[in-house]
Amino acid sequence: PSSAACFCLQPSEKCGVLNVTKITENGKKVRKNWTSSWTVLQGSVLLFAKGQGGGASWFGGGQSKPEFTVDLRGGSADWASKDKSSKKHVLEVKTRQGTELLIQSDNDGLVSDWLKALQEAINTHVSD
Ligand code: I3S
Repeated sequence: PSSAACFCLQPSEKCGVLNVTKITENGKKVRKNWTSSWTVLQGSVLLFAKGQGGGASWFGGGQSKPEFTVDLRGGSADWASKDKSSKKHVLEVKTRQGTELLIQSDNDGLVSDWLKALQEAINTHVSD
């Protein structure tokens, strides 16, 4: 099947709803705009779609493009320092292109799982 909903059935890939904001774009600080996004990790690429409750229907419908994507190759993912946000369980993702994102959920276990998956993706694709 070609539907993107199938991504999540691949054991190597991960998807779910997270709160996301950019904080830097191409090395330049941008204003935070926390948005609930359907998030998919596919290989070294992280895709975001606006709006909760999208899930399989959003992808399966195939009518929307991802809101934005970042390539994790050469980037990093780690817990964000406290000064980055007042929220709990926040990850900071940096790309080689100078984009920085914060990723957050109130579910700390879920965020820990994402951190593991992101770091694994970065390490797996380090020599691409
Ligand atoms: O890093 P900041 O400036 O404390 O981030 C907060 C602000 O961006 C705020 O928006 P406005 O300044 O545009 O009103 C957001 O609503 C907050 O969520 C931001 O802080 P947290 O700590 O939630 O990341």
